[in-house]
Amino acid sequence: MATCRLQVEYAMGLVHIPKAWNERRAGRTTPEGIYLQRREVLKALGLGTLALGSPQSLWASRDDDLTRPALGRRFADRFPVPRNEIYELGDDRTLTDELTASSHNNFYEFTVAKDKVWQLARDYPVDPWTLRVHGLVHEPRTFGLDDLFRGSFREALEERHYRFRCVERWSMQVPWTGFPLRKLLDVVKPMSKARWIRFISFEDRQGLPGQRKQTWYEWPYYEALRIDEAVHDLTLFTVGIYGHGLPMQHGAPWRIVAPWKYGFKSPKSLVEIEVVEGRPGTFWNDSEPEEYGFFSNVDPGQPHPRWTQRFETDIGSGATRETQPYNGYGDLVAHLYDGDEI
Ligand SMILES: Nc1nc2c(c(=O)[nH]1)N[C@H]1C(S)=C(S)[C@@H](COP(=O)(O)O)O[C@H]1N2
Ligand SMILES: [Mo]
Repeated sequence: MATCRLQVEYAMGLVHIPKAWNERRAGRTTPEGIYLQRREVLKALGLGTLALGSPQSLWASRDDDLTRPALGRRFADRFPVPRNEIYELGDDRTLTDELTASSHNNFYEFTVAKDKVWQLARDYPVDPWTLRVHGLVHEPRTFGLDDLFRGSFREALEERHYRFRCVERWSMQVPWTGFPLRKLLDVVKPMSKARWIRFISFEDRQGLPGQRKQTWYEWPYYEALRIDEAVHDLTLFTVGIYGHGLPMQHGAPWRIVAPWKYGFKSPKSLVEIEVVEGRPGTFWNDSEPEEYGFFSNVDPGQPHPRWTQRFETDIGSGATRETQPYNGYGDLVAHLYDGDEI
């Protein structure tokens, strides 16, 4: 089975890291200029000079609130970082503008209303914050904010332009900042019997309106990846977006992004990662197994019970496109599922 082979390769340090990128990284000093300037963003939204001409206007403050990193100025000097150009969006797509991406969120801990998440989330305190990494590892550790924003983790930060596809059939393209999750697992040293990685998001029954009101869900949010998925180079331990730290609505201070899977497989605001031997349950698969498969790789051929998955709509441009298997990352990940039932 693929897991066992991968496990051995992982233990031997053979898991593939794109070589061209390592070479390129060594020679690169300047960050890519990939962000639309505020002027262009406002123009794109049809706000143009009106909003620019009145900096005290509502729109200007909405813009600042929308994109403000949850950690404020703390660690601001870590951003932006060079882009890993191995990962491209494809000719038919461009980056989604920041204001659109940051005001269209799924984060049920706050609310199910996508356009309201940022407002409810923006003042949520994330400092201090810890991430406990434990289970079948030789060196369990609890990391604080300082630990994961400095040293080798800081040096490993890169920007990646990824496609992102929600099971609800909307899609976007965003520049994430992070390092491969593999780097974190390397530090705690998984044991040879490790097979699955479990992720647990924050729990705050009083402070999080979604956890207070939606008592029928099994809080806190929990997800999982098979170890070969977790150590795949695409799986990003993410601390930033659009060249700055994550605003709360995107899952500050850190989250996972696994872009070949539906968005719910990319859990936000993690407090715990556990390495285990048996396959763990997941929030959505446990509550609605008919609607959300455990693996949930993006698949145009496998309809959701309530809608076809053949098409998706880009939240930025409004364009409708055909869904791509594995969200277009099949050449990198399809081999993980050879011979496996999904
Ligand atoms: N903790 C937690 N993580 C979560 C969710 C959530 O409700 N809670 N929603 C998921 C879903 S369904 C999607 S589509 C993405 C959305 O990420 P974004 O808001 O940063 O675009 O986050 C995923 N991670
Ligand atoms: Mo989603």
